[in-house]
Amino acid sequence: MKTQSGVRTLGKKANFLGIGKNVSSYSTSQIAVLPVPYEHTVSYGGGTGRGPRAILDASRYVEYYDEELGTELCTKVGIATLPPLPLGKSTDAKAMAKIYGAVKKLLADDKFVVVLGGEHTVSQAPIKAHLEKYPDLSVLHFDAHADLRQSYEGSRFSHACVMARVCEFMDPARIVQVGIRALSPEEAEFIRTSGITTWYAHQIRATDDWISPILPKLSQHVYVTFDVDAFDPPIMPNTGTPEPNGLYWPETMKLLRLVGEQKSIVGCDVVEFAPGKGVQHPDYTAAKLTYKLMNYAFLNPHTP
Ligand SMILES: [Mn+2]
Repeated sequence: MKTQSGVRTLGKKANFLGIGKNVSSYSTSQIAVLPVPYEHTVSYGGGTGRGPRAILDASRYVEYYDEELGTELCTKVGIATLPPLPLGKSTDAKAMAKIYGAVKKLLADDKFVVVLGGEHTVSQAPIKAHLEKYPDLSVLHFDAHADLRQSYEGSRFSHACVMARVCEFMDPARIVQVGIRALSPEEAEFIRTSGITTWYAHQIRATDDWISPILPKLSQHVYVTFDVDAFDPPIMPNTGTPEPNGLYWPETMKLLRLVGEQKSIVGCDVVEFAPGKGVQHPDYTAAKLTYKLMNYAFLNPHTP
């Protein structure tokens, strides 16, 4: 369907949460979901290109009402779901430019943008767009991997390099990484010397309170980039490169809630979900995570 502003959105049968026109039209919704099924640099298991569709399909089974916050966010603020971003044969810098342009437009319309990947490479585009709107932006990065390689398997646009690209246009001191447990010596050296804050998984397990020290490291406006492999594999087996000793659901929600309450989450993405056969709970988990991110973001009355 087309709205007054000419932006096409997906209807009830295909949109996030499976919600009606009255709460999902572009012009009246504060949230815009942008599916970006980009999959170009696969290093282990593939399938992230099918991630956005699987998350949208599973989201139909997520309750509108959030039992923790006691609110029905979708009816309160509206959630518009855009059709998958057409990237054609574009890859690397060209694809990033298209994603960046799409996000810029949504931000100009004052939407709270939720990008559904796709491989992690895509996140550099919305982060850049958000940084231009919120110059003090900080990034909270959930991942098993540091993603700080300068290049990987010959590509600077590998999913393993996304945060290295982000560090080219933003101060590493404004990035907080959580759940990291797989990286190269060069990445570890960068972490020691660049000013980036990295909470390794083994440090998280050795510390009673790893959550509250994160808050002072973040500026007022926070972008959350969430690689689903940050979760422990039993919770999230459907991702390209699963790593043991991952994050659990309750501690992750605790951190996100605190950030939502004390800061202003201004945008987010959920990436690297690769739907598989056999188990369905990961699809639902990724969809619920997406809705939880929205719910926590709107705890702050200043969002978006
Ligand atoms: Mn990862």
